[in-house]
Amino acid sequence: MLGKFFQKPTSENGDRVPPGQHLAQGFPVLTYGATPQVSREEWEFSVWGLVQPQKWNWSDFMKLPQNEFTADFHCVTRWSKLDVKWTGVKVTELIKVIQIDSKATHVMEHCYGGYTTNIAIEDFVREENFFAFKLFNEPLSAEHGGPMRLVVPHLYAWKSAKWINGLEFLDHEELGFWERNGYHRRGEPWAEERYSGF
Ligand SMILES: Nc1nc2c(c(=O)[nH]1)N[C@H]1C(S)=C(S)[C@@H](COP(=O)(O)O)O[C@H]1N2
Ligand SMILES: [Mo]
Repeated sequence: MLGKFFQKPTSENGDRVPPGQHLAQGFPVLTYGATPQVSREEWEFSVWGLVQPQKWNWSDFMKLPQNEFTADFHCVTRWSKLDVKWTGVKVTELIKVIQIDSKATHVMEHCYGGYTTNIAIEDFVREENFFAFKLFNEPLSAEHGGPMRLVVPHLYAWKSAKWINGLEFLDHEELGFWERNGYHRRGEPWAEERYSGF
């Protein structure tokens, strides 16, 4: 039954699949609510809060250095996908061109459609995190978060905000959409930080 959609981790990749996860076939779509339809032309991205406010349109953002990425993807609903190939902009490249107040400790990720998710600044500003606009060399589809999403490979994928349009820098932790609804505030898959426990 399950075999049609999920594979058991094989011995070669078993050590890359966190506890309680199965490998998905294909790349499932997981969205709460409707899929925002945002074109590259209308897409805007802002930073605010404990940061010098700044705004980018698509062509400004495309001037940031770009890289290709291969990352594993772990959804808390228990599917994982290994070796997803993306093109995007490292979070650390954006950080170089913004001025964050030294008091900032947390970030709220904001999206078209109203989804939010919170992340501590040390989990956000990591070399392996990136803003993605291509998936397997094709423009990122709307269902997977196009035109632009965040990818945070070391945390459960609900932290990888689709249709991202802003970052709010905070000096305290606030909870995002799923975190207010019982998901763990950090969400580290190897520690199975699925639910908040309160
Ligand atoms: N804006 C927004 N981002 C989101 C979500 C969402 O509902 N809205 N779902 C999250 C969850 S739970 C997962 S598992 C991944 C799924 O990404 P995918 O649909 O590209 O597989 O996106 C995350 N980012
Ligand atoms: Mo998810």
